[in-house]
Amino acid sequence: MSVALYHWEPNANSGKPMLALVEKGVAFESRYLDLLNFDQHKPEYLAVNPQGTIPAMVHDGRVLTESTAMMEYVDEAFDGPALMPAGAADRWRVRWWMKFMDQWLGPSFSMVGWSVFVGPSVRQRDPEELDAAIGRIPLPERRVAWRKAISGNFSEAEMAESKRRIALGIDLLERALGEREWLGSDVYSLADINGFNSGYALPLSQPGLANDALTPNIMRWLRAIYARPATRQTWAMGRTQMASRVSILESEPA
Ligand SMILES: N[C@@H](CCC(=O)N[C@@H](CS)C(=O)NCC(=O)O)C(=O)O
Repeated sequence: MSVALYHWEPNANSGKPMLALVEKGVAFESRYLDLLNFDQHKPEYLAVNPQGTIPAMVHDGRVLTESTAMMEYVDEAFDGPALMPAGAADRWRVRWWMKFMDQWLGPSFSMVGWSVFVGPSVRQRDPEELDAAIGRIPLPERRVAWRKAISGNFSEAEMAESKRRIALGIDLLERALGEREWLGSDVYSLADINGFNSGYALPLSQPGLANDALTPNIMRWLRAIYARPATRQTWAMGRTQMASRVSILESEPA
């Protein structure tokens, strides 16, 4: 049996299959791609995933993409602790949260992340080199995202909409986590892995909205996930300042 995972930082999309594999105890070969160096658009990776997006997993020769679908595959294909609850209603809630994160809230976190981290990390490079790198991106929508991140040209309306969604999303998370221990059910599940990957740095990135006084349930949940050995192991694979933000969760509750 062989599993290779092409990933960037344990964050947003890459962190989902990374954490699911580690939680299941599946040994895998880590193939780190430096997103800021455009490794994901190099021919050797495009031969694996022609879309040029990360992550991708190769299990016994089968290529899998789409981080949330990959997590479900990991949960079903390998032994180890179940990452989906047993009951139909709980499974529905887990999937509801994953869809909400992937389609509605995650893209807003991502827009903010690209504007404050990805864009500033690369924009001082040679403009011609950057232009050539963008020209090699297969998906037109990713070319647009890169251009906006580099030029800092996210419109006011786009940023305002992202801020609105983040505030609303934090409120929904806080309320859901006030009703049960974990996001989708009373057991740790893929919904928690999904939510943690987008939200682990909330107390740093949104200190006025996510903190011990205003959102004690979110803070309890983030700290509980970070305390898991699998999460520690996964975040130790991070190489940039982005992943190291997780250390905010080592702080004691205020
Ligand atoms: N829906 C895909 C999205 C994958 C995706 O867009 N990943 C980002 C990183 S979080 C990426 O590869 N960006 C590279 C680029 O745009 O060049 C998934 O969940 O796997």
